[in-house]
Amino acid sequence: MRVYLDLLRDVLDTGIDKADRTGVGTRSVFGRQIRCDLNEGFPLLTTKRLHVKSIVCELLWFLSGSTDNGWLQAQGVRIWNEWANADGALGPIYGAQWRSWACPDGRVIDQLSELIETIRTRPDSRRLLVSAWNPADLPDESMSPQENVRAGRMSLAPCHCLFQFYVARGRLSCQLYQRSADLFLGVPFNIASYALLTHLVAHQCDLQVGEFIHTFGDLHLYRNHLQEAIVFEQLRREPRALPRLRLARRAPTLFDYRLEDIEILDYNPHPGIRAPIAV
Ligand code: DHF
Ligand code: TMP
Repeated sequence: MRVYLDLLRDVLDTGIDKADRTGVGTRSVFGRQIRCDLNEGFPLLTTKRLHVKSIVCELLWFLSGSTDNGWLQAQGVRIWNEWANADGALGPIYGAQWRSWACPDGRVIDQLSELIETIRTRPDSRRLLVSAWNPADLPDESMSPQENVRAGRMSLAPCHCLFQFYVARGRLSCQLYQRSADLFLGVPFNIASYALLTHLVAHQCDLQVGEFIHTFGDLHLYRNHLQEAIVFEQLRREPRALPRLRLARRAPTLFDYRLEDIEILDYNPHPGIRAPIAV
């Protein structure tokens, strides 16, 4: 994952200081892209330990169509706590848009089921897209996550907002557009999550995996991460061999994978690095 360390250096060296919604402040660049060949190993950061269970549970939760933080908490996953209401509601975030996009005429679109069907029947299609960016459901940026949820809106606007698949020579590639990216905390999760999603979709469509391409809009490091014990500690570390992914079984559908079906093998990272998250 040298590409990740290169991104850190790029933002540190060329970023400009910019204010943001959270009030923390960032160093930011606009428009970057990295590529990972998924055949070279599973792209999980090795220069700090990532909590793999949080990443896998979050993706399975999106795939289930749930937007209830209680489901994650029951698995011991706390990554969405700051954005949820007291009852666990997060508003119509990713799971809702992926699985049950509400149309003005009352129809409900399951974008992921349609995606799988299209990859199987028309793999050359140039319309293999899923969008979480539903302008009708966006939060009001001047309100808190909880106030937005109370008003029926998303608690947080989709960060990983649009993705597209591509099939060639029996291999499935995925490109993600991430409009806003917290390089130290969010991005390592996002890379692993979409790499896993690409593996699962490929598995369901009898394809091999190709590349994951990650395109960034506002790519930033929060100011409180620009510390010797945080970003600079990570930059001093030498990347190690990537782990491997093993899927224990082929689930009947994309929506039937369970935590136990997903195994990460040979993950030997440097120790974790704690950092505060901007809410
Ligand atoms: N807000 C901000 N400012 N940055 C984010 O990355 C972010 N991500 C969200 C929601 N809001 C966000 C959802 N994804 C963590 C990682 C991803 C994530 C939310 C939180 C996180 O806190 N990671 C820590 C601890 C992981 C754990 O305990 O499971 C880490 O060190 O990786
Ligand atoms: P914003 O909505 O004002 O852009 O704030 C969202 C912050 O959360 C921003 O720092 C990006 C970060 N983020 C990620 O990096 N990855 C994610 O998956 C999510 C949900 C958020």
